[in-house]
Amino acid sequence: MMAFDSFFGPDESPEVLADGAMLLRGFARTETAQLLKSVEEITRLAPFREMRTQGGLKMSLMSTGCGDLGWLNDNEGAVTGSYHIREQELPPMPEIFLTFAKRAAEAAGYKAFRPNACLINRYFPGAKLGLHQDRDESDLKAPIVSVSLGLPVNFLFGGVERSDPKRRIPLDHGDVVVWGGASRMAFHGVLTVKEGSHPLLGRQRINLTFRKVS
Ligand code: MD3
Ligand code: FE
Repeated sequence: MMAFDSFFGPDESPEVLADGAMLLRGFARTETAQLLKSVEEITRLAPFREMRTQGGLKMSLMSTGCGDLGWLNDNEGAVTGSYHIREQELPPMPEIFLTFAKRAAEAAGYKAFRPNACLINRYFPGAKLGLHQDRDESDLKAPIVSVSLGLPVNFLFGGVERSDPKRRIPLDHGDVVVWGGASRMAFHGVLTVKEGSHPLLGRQRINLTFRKVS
């Protein structure tokens, strides 16, 4: 029964990480190939680009996205990160992204989630993302849906104060996390991706974050 289920979908019920934050292990497992096909189409039109922090430091991950709004990057000025959202020409959000994000949000208890942007981060081994808050999306009532693809990583999840205690959450290919409510402004980061090779993605981890930014 359990082994059979694992072919078709998540094999565990949602895990509450904190108030408003739900971990849906394997929720995307049966759809990763389709999601990645869309990622390929998007990155053909909008290739991954280097990102810089607000302080101007080059980040170790690379980003692109789709939907109404994108993130400022160094081609456009000084500042970036997920801190400065601004309009730029990006491919439209594919229908399967929309329906997937809506289903994931619903499974976590958030009704009628309709994201209008998806940030796509790519990490090669050695890349990481320092502790930060996502505070720029204008609709802070909407959750953020995050999908991990490719190499596994340890995710760092803290509280609303930078100094709050942090948990390490291992995230694997196909895992989905929905961040909303009281967890929406929690500090979080991604520890260094370790060397490895994934059957579908090789030496990389890709993270999709579906957001409602306006
Ligand atoms: C927790 N990306 O792009 S999404 C980001 O793996 C970002 O690339 C990570 O953090 C990545 O900003 C993981 C996880 C995430 C996103 C938003 C959150 C966790 C969150 C908002 C509140 C609390
Ligand atoms: Fe973030």
